[in-house]
Amino acid sequence: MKKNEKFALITTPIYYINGDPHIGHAYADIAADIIARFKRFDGFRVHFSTGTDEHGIKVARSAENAGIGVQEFSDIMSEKFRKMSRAVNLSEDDFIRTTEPRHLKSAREFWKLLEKDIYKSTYSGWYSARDEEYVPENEIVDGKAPSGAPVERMEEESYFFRLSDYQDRLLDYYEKNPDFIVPIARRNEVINFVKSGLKDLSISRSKFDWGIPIPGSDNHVMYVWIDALANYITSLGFPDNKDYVSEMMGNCIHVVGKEILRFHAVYWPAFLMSAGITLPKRIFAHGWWTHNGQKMSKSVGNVVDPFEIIEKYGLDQLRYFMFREVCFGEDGDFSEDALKNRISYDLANDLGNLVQRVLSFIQKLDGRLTVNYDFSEEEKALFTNARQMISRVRCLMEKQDLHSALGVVFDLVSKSNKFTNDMKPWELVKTDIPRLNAVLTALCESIRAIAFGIAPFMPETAEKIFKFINVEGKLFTEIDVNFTDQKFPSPTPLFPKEK
Ligand code: ME8
Repeated sequence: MKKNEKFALITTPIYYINGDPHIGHAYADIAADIIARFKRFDGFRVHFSTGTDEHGIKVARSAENAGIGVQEFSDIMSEKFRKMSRAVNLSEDDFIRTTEPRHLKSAREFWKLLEKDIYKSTYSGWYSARDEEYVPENEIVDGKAPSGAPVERMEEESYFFRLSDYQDRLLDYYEKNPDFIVPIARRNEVINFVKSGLKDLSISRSKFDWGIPIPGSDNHVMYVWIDALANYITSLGFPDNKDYVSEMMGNCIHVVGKEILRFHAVYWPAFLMSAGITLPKRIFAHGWWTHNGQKMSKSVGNVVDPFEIIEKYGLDQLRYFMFREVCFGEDGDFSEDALKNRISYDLANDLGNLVQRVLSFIQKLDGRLTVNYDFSEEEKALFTNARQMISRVRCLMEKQDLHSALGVVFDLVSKSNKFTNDMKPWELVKTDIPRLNAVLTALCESIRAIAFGIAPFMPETAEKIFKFINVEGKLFTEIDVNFTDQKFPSPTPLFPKEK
């Protein structure tokens, strides 16, 4: 690591492979991807990891039901998630599978670092295979876990982690690091949960063997959550390069769904404290999507397939919709009607139209803008708006306020459309060519800023715009591009109607 270089680790959850990828998984992927792409634009060296969580009783049972061996089942299912990564244009640096040898080694070494906090005893309680966790008696309602999953009685010899010893240290950490858990409402829930008292955690299973064998034991496998959480450091090369691992963890943003926040904000930090590894910078808990107002479930048959939606409406359209429709951190409802509206109003009418008409006017000037403009106050105001937009987006992205960041970019789209209407280039083309050049230059600068703003969200669209205006979109810096010495290519529609 070089001095003064800025680093960031961005992660998605690693997904269970007992079912097909759905829109919720695509959402977590895209969220983390937006954050990773933004950081790269902002000059950070990013390590972005995703992958699949392949051990545990749930996967073993699904393989059994499918009538194939569990490793073969894992290979097939993991591949589907890899395919989804390609389909959503994920810019990941690593796709990790928990059945890989590198992870086996890493998880076992991680376990060894926790050994001073581990003891053996017997556990008896209600286990939810679907959630892969024991559910306290007082949380069981009508024979079910709070998630609605069925529970079964289990009694087994188990290794335990002294989580209870970490209660005060965790609370102290939350207090000193107010931005560790975001959004704030979720942070408060975690704090209340920890304050209500932490029990030691059962961290091994002996009733099934589809897991990582525990060092020094021949009949226990690791609790799937220790195994799964360790993926983040495996991806960094643990157990090698411990300094690098700690450094990167300190600059890490974990993107997780709200339902797995407890694992990331309570267990994982306690494990890391025990192992002497730096805690992540932030855990961002995002909300859940329903479909037409209903919870998505296989049995209801209303699970949204990301591959189908992307095929039908286009990828950047989906990426835009998911982060414009709903505040990042809150729950949202998916409907094709809402998606169609966003595409037709925000994308085709506002953004697509702006780019198309500005660039078409430049074609009327033979594809060239001429030097030496005399910018009026109106053009200067648009330049200022474009610059302010960039710095506002940076501030919002620092807080992972993806929704507002996108809002700020589209505010500039509206302002630019209004500016175009006010300046009436269709009249200037007949009466005042120098002024038309000035107006179009200001609009190009604004479009350039807009392309930077949307680039993390809609990378392919941004790339097209950059090509239209001959800009290389590499860094989110405030350089002024000289639009005067170049020939602009003829634009094609950004959001063709047939999509
Ligand atoms: O929990 N809306 O994996 P998982 C929004 N393997 N996001 C959703 C969603 C929905 N309806 N459904 C799923 C696991 N997600 C563990 C994680 S990490 C070390 C181990 C997203 O396959 C959301 O991000 O159940 C959620 O946290 C993740 O998929 C859970 O995926």
